Amino acid sequence: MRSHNFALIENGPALVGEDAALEIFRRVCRTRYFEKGLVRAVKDGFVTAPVYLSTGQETVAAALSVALPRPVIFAQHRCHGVYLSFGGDPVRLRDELMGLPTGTSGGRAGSNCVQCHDDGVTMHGHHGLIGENVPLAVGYALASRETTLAIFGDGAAEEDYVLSSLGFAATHRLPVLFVCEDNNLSILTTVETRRSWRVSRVASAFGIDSEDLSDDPWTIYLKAKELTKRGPALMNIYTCRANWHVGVGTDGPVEWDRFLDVKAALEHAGLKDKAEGIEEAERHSMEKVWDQGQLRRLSGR
Ligand SMILES: Cc1ncc(C[n+]2csc(CCOP(=O)(O)OP(=O)(O)O)c2C)c(N)n1
Ligand SMILES: [Mg+2]
Repeated sequence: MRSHNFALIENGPALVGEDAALEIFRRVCRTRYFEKGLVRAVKDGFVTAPVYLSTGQETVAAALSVALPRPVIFAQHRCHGVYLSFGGDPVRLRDELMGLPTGTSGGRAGSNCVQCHDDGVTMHGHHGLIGENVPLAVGYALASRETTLAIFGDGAAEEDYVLSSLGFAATHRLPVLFVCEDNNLSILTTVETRRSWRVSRVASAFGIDSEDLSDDPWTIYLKAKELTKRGPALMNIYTCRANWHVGVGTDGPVEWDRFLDVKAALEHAGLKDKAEGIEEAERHSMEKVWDQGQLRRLSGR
């Protein structure tokens, strides 16, 4: 099911262009270091509500956000990376996770339902039924004809309303980019255990341009630009979730870590110093967001 070439494409930074490559890396770093700070904040008891981490899956939203200028976004529960990559304010996300009134939903929705209708980002919050964001995205595209991004998981791809939404978008040639973040897990159950079919092939059968891809950001960037030129499209992207389904625990070493691969690719392209500067700036900026003294003040401890 996941037989795929997981190597990054040769000369990726040159193909996407140096500026885009470094910007993708900056957004990967932003999510990686935001989540790192969040792990600590959970362990220290500053965040007590459930959290769904994007760690390990950062390249998907980072590459999409650089490729697509301002789509209307309908994301699922694992959405911190989507919000941050598309330009969401990390402080407002932190406040949401801490249950503060200054959060993205006034501190009442939490990690799995991040929404934003300002800061240059239009992102609708997830409601709780996996994949329900997909028919909402399709309906939005039908009414507006604006470029719409529907991001969902490999588990959500099995919901009947997701599959019928693909069919509807195909029939009406709606400008939706469907992105399945395929981490091979619905909570703890692998794709192979759950189904015998690929969502990319179902979408193709409906007449939607579809691709199975690795989480190589250079490929995601190039494919997203190409696919969104022609009506509905679907990208099923193989990713590797680093943390538990919910919460900050881990089950040991990950199968792969694209963050490290991207750094190596930038180094290979002669961009080591620039990449290191970007990583350092993002690490510092996210450490400020999760500064312990500030968390104590905010939580009144
Ligand atoms: C309709 C529905 N069925 C079951 C659940 C329980 N549930 C919450 S998250 C989840 C797994 C989702 O897997 P996937 O869509 O692959 O997203 P991931 O967590 O892997 O990012 C399930 C089954 C739900 N929220 N909604
Ligand atoms: Mg999954």
